[in-house]
Amino acid sequence: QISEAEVALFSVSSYACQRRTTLDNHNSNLTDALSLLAENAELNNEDGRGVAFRRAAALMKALPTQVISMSQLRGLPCLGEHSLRVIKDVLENGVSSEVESTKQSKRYKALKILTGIFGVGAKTADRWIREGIYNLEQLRHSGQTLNRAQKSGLEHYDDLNEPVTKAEADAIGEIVQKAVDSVLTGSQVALTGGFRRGKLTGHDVDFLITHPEEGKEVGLMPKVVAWLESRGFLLYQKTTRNSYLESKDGPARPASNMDRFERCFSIFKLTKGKEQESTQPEEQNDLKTKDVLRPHMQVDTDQQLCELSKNYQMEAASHKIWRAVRVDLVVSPISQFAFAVLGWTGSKLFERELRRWAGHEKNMSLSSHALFDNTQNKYLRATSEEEIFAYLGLEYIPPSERNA
Ligand code: DCP
Ligand code: MG
Repeated sequence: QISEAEVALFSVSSYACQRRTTLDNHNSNLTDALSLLAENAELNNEDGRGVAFRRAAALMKALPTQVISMSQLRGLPCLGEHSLRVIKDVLENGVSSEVESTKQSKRYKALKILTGIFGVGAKTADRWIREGIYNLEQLRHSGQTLNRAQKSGLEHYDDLNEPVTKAEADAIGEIVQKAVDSVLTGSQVALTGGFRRGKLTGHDVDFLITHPEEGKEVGLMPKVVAWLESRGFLLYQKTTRNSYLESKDGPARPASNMDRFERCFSIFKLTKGKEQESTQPEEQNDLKTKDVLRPHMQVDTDQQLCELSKNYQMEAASHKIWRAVRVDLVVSPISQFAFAVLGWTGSKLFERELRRWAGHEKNMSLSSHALFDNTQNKYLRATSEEEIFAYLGLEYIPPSERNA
């Protein structure tokens, strides 16, 4: 038994962007529970609850040691009544009953499966569930009309739900760099998202593309996409114009700049292993039956046949020389590059907290494009992330410590 006096107390800043959050998590039992409840809230379009649980989870992630007693949490910010109840449950019983019942619930399971399809969000999944669709099999037989993204998502479901490794991210990075070099010399590619924060896996790979000469990046995205497409690297792509002007999260900028910031949601066809070097991924992919069915094999019963067919499927899957990977490409003019890098490095909560800090504590508006000072009524230019943190009056937090 540990007495109250011996228990470590923590002092933690209330905004996640004031804290250093590495991938080292001493309280994963607690953060897993809170993150699951956050996810469940988000899947049910309860954004307020979602953020509350995310903030609580992020706070627990930032603690330097494992929490063993509720008394250690006294005075800590970001912990609401509900989160505290969940933490207490985990500390006392090893698990949270609310988390366990959520995991078991038919609705949560269905929401997870359906939103696991690229192109399907919480609203679509909810509509399908109300129509009695709980899994992929039921969806396939439902006669629902799927859009192009969803069709692609369903087709590559298993690949896209398999975490992307850093090695795969780097292999894709080389391809993107090659594409960018070929269409406009001097262009630069930066790996952003979770991999820039040092994560070893991710759900996708995020890249930011720019050119050191302002304006040269105009029209770059369609060229890069065409290069990748002509070489068979893309299973799916949709390029959207930047919606910056319409968005409420930042100051408006001149309409003439509007076409300068584009995003491409894509599904890459990544060749596995040695073949990665090849620029022609279209090559051979048929597995011959003879590779699996050897001549001495005898099939006597249905069960054996079934077994054999299962083995064949597994062999076929392991022989597949490519896999589908979600890749996001963003093009930014160099004048906005620092803001874009900061905005696309994440984590999502870290970004949200940066913007909240800027607005509530500094009377500034931060977006992935710019920082506007509402007091001075002017934009603050920056060429590095360090400068942006300085404008915001925050200590610089490197990417590896933004894992809130
Ligand atoms: N981002 C954003 N606005 C969006 C989408 C993303 O500002 N509409 C930012 C915050 C994210 C980063 O871009 O941290 C990358 O988005 P991801 O969803 O890919 O998040 P991560 O890369 O952090 O996670 P994962 O490792 O699962 O890919
Ligand atoms: Mg990512």
